This record gives sequence, C-alpha cells and structure tokens, in this order.
Amino acid sequence: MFGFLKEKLSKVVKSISEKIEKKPPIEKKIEVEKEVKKEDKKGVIKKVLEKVTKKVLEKKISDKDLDEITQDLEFSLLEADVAFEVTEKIKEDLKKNLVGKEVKRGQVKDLVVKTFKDSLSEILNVPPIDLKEIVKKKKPSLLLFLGFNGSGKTTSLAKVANYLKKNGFSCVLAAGDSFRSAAIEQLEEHGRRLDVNVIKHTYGADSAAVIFDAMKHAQARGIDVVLADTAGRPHTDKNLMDELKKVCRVNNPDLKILVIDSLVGNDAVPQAKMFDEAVGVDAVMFTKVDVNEKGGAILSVAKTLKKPILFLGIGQDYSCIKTFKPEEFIENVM
Ligand SMILES: Nc1nc2c(ncn2[C@@H]2O[C@H](COP(=O)(O)OP(=O)(O)O)[C@@H](O)[C@H]2O)c(=O)[nH]1
Ligand SMILES: [Mg+2]
Repeated sequence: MFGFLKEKLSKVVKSISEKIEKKPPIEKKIEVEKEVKKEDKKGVIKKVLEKVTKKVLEKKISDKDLDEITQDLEFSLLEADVAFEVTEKIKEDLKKNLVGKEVKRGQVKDLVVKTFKDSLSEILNVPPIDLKEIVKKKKPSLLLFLGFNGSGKTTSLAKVANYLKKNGFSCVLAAGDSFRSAAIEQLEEHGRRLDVNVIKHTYGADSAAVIFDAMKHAQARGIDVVLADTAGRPHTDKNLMDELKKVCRVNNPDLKILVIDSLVGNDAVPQAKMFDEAVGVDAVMFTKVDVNEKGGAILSVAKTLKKPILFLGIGQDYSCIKTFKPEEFIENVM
C-alpha cells in the first residue's frame, strides 16, 4: 500500500542525505580519554587513561545548503498528491532540525529519516475516535455519509453497517439519496445482503425527512445505529450543499463522515474544506486505497481538516475496510 508515496519519499530522503554527505566535512578536534599501557619501575604493565586529541569529520549544514537541496522535494511530493502546505511543513522541519547542526559523517540519512517521520507524525496527530464507543453512547446514533458523486458513500456505508453488525450493534439504513437514479435500489440490495432494514421514500423526496423517519423507526424498535446515505454532490453546488445543511439541522447527526475517493488526488483538499465549512466534518473515510498507491491526499486532508481518519476502503467487498493507524501509515511510507 502507498508504494508510490514511499518511492517518492525515499527518493527525496536519499537525495537530501547524499547532497549533505557530499559537502566537504569540517575537521574538528575533540579530547577523548584513551586507555594506554605503561610499564612502571617494577616492570609491571599497568593500564592508565590519558587524554588524547582526536580528529573527527563533521558536516555543518547551512540555511543556503538546505534551500538548494530541497528544491526538488516540492515537485516530487506533489506527484504523490502531497499538498503544498504539507511540503512546506516538511521543509520547515528539515530546516529546524538540520541547519546549524553538526552531524557526523554517515549519520545524515538517519537524521533526515527521523525528521521526516516526526513531521508526518505531527501532521497525522489528531485525537483518534472509536466508532464503537460513539455508537454505544446514544441509541439510536445517527451516522451520516457525505461526499462527492461516486466517492464511495453508499459502498462505505454498507461496509460500516457490516462492521457494526459484526460488533453486535443492530442497524437500519436510511435511503437519503433520493436524487441519483437507482440509488434507492442500490441501498436496498445492500440491505438484503446484510439483512438490515432500509427506510426509503420515493425519488425526489426530501432527504432530511427520510432520515428523520429512519430515526423514528430505530427509536421505536430499539435499534442501535442509523446509517444515512446522502446524494453525492459537487462541493461547489450551492443548492445541494444547502440541502445537506438541512439534513444536518433536522437530524443532528452524531457523526458526519466525509467519504473521499483517494483517486481525486489534489482535489481532496478543496472538497474537504467545502464540506467542512458547510456542515462540519467529524471524520474522514478514504476509499479506493487499493487502487491508488499515492497516499499523499491522506496527509493533505489530515493537515487541512485536523479530523480523524476513521477507515480506509481497500476493495469492493464488505470486509474491505481497514482502521487507519497513523503509525502504520508512517512505517509503510518511510
Ligand atoms: N476498488 C474500490 N472500489 C470502491 C471502493 N469503495 C467504493 N468503490 C466503488 O466505487 C464506485 C462508486 O461507489 P458508490 O458507493 O456507489 O459511490 P457513491 O456515489 O458515493 O455512493 C462503485 O463501483 C464501488 O464499488 C474501494 O474502497 N475500493
Ligand atoms: Mg450512492
């Protein structure tokens, strides 16, 4: 997973480390204690410590050096969908950690790798959420799936319903997408396969009302979780965004999950920003990670939204969701 991002990062680390290593080292003298053997009057050999001066070769990195060697970093990472803001942060961290530092020959790469890992870890450092704990708190809980057309909302909703069922929670699905043709049938098919009820109205119905009915149904039957589908919308479509605001106002979801297709690359950030500004995103789910090796969009969205990444979609089957773990992601790409 994320092979492309890994390739780009390792190329950048290698090029920075090599360029620093190539700089002529400064010779520095340091005092060290050395064990020497001495014979005393009786001819007995004794071990004593003496101070000796040792020469070491060090690299001192200047601001100018780093500017020169990070020029291609931006372009390389952009190819892996890493947004400008993320690259800038990585550059700043490199400066903070390397400029003026005296680094021993052969140890530059380790320091560069450590700096990269720390930067990524800081970017991904948002308080995690535990879905099971959230749905345990309120009955019924409402999970709302939102996002761009075709991002994988309906599929992800079905995967999450399957995950919750497997963890002992009862579920009902709300056909909140009454807009796209066949959207209701698609959800009903998932309902049949998962053996979960689907609450629907007709096409063209008010999405907020469908979800409201599903909540009433769940309340009456003691169901734990309502998973509500919504129509896909371009984040730039004002009417559809207003409809989404209404859905939230009427139903007050417990978790608004923004579903992002990882294949959209650099468009992930503007999408995330617009949905967050419109209704406030609580968590993000990235889909189609199985067919996208880039992975940079995850870093870009995490840095922009500072919201937890709940799951990664890694295939078309119900079981193809993976809990996102920042440490695992970093180990994967570094
Ligand atoms: N390979 C892959 N395909 C996915 C994943 N998630 C969704 N899809 C596919 O993406 C397409 C659109 O999904 P859908 O759930 O209908 O998107 P929606 O319009 O946002 O509801 C479908 O063909 C899904 O099978 C994923 O994680 N991996
Ligand atoms: Mg859909």
